[in-house]
Amino acid sequence: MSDERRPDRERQGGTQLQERPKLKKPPLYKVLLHNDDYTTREFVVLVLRDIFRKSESDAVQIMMHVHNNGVGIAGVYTYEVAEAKVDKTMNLARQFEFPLQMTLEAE
Ligand code: TYC
Repeated sequence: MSDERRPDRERQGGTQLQERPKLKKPPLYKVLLHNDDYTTREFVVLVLRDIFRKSESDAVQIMMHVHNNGVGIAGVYTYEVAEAKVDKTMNLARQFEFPLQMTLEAE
């Protein structure tokens, strides 16, 4: 069959066979959790479970990593999602009067 008569998706010059559609990946941001001496371990684990959707054992591991090393990664997200999770966490920490700090870092 000549190229002219082929359905669009089979044409040699068509985008479907020759090239991938150009979907740009959005930039990603690490949400960093910082250690302090006043926020309870239980609160950090609760936040990691409820807001960052970690399992109990992952949450405990991340919390202990931050406790021992000063900083750790709560998760990696697009800017909007990262901001929303930080906002939720900071609001909750303020309610409980914990000085918990989080920052974003471009990947
Ligand atoms: N260092 C805190 C304590 O011993 C626990 C803690 C862990 C606090 C992680 C903040 O991001 C944090 N109670």
